[in-house]
Amino acid sequence: KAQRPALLWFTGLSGAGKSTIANLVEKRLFALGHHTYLLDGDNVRHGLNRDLGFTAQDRVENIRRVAETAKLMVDAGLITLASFISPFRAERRLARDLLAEGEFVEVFVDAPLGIAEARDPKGLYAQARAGRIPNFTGIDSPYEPPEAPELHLETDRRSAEELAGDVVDYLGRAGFL
Ligand code: GGZ
Repeated sequence: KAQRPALLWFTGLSGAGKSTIANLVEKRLFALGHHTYLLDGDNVRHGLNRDLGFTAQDRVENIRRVAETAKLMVDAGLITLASFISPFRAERRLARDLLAEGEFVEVFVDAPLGIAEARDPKGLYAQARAGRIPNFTGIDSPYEPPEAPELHLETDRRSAEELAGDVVDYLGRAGFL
């Protein structure tokens, strides 16, 4: 099936819904016959980036390696999805600049901190508030929201299924599918 390779870059707070939406998008693209790969903390931070933690310096290196890996996958023709907090504008810019013009699609998965913290699916915010996880994004480490993302998804307003549909619609309109 014809496709134009791209890097879909999902950024947002822990608990905002990045992985949920990225997984749904990947499922839909697969169902449409497209070739994809999803990079996320689960498959990268336990392997390639197992030497990295959550200091600002380590997060920058995490994103640099992810972006370089994603670029190889895009070069191989895949619609590549990357789901990382990626809190710093400068590192997301670096990822964008690695790719050819138009190949990078920034998807801001936006939930207010209060909502992400209330969801707290893994209990990490509670631990961070208690001082047991230092440098936790949104608590004592910054998150810089995108200024001009290709897509802005407000996960406190619409369901993950609807938002995944929006992403696939965008890819169709933009000529990737
Ligand atoms: C933020 C942390 C931290 C700290 C562990 N700050 O919700 P999760 O659990 O499953 O996803 C978060 C994941 C963030 O890893 P990333 O590689 O996406 O981060 S970054 O792009 O900033 O490099 C969270 C868990 O790891 N986690 N400690 N201190 N999130």
